[in-house]
Amino acid sequence: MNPNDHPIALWPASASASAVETDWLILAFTVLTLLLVVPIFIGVTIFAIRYRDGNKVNRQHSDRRDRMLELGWMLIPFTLTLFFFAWGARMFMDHKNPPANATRIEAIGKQWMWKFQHPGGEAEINDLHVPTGEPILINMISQDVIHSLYIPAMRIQVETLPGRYTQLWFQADRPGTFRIYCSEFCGTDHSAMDGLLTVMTPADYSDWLAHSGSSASMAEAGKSLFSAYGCTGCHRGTDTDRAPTLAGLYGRPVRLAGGGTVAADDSFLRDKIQNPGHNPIAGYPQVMPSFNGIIPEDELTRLVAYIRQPPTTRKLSALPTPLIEAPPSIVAPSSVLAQRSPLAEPSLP
Ligand code: HEC
Ligand SMILES: [Cu+2]
Repeated sequence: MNPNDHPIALWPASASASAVETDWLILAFTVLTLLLVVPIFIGVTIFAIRYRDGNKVNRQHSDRRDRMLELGWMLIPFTLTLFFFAWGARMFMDHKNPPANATRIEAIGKQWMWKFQHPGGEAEINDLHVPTGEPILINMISQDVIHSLYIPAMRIQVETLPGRYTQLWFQADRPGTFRIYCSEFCGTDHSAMDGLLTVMTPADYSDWLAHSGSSASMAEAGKSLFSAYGCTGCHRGTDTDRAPTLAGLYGRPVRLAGGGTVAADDSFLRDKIQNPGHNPIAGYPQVMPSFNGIIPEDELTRLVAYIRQPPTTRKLSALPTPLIEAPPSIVAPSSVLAQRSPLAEPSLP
């Protein structure tokens, strides 16, 4: 499928209301800038010609003073540009505040590909399928260097950083295929780090989900990892003898051993698993081992998805560590995903 590029690709196609508004903002601000600047240049040219060296014209200062005129040409442009400041600030705040009901997709940037995973566990590489009319929140992280997820059709671009989650969101309003880029120079094959965003009607999207062959949701996969990595050995459901319970932890403030609190957000959870000694929490000896370099990035994302679930829908396994195999049977390991070419994705209508 070819992306819906504009015939003359000077102006990228747009596929969301906010993309259209961004275009208006930029267009209107360009027009305003021209309105404010062009008369000055015309004036400079006229005066340069009229008062050029040797031209016999009256060079006396005029006695006329007009305070209203002076105030006018200061205050009117100032107010006009303030209006654009307010408009831009409002859009900025919108971009920074995803709606609470957004569908959350996890993304991992690595040299040189984009990996996406849907809440139901469906994984894609350099391909992203989303429905129209639904806010989509992309929670992302980098596995190596800084990348930047850029979707021109949505007019958004946000960095992915190693070791910290960042987010962007958009709501597509028409089906189509659009380009995804990495817009941060990230090494040799940076220019090949691109992909396709396929926006589908909600019906086509559920059809796609149904045929994508995922056997476990993110949270279910995370649950299996939770026991496979032996977390259950210490975090035993609601039993808090050896380690704090993780039920209901997400989003709560956590008291630190060194005093103060920190919000248990995605980055905190990930950091805790990677460097437990970094933020020791109050009330427990710091005995949790570091899983740095042991748990790959995509599995960390699933573990966090599991811990993030609200306690009502989650049952943190209260059983002792089951001696089950690591999860390849449940989720394709990243090596398998990495070999999958984007062309080998389930074929779509
Ligand atoms: C050897 C026992 C042990 C193991 C194994 C263990 N933890 Fe922990 N964990 C702890 C203890 C003790 C704490 C609280 C003290 C601390 O680390 O600051 C803790 C804290 C945490 C916290 C922060 C809890 C809070 O209230 O802020 C998270 C999240 C967490 N562990 C997740 C995991 C995950 C995920 C695994 C498996 C990959 C795991 N733990 C494995 C003992 C363990
Ligand atoms: Cu990149």
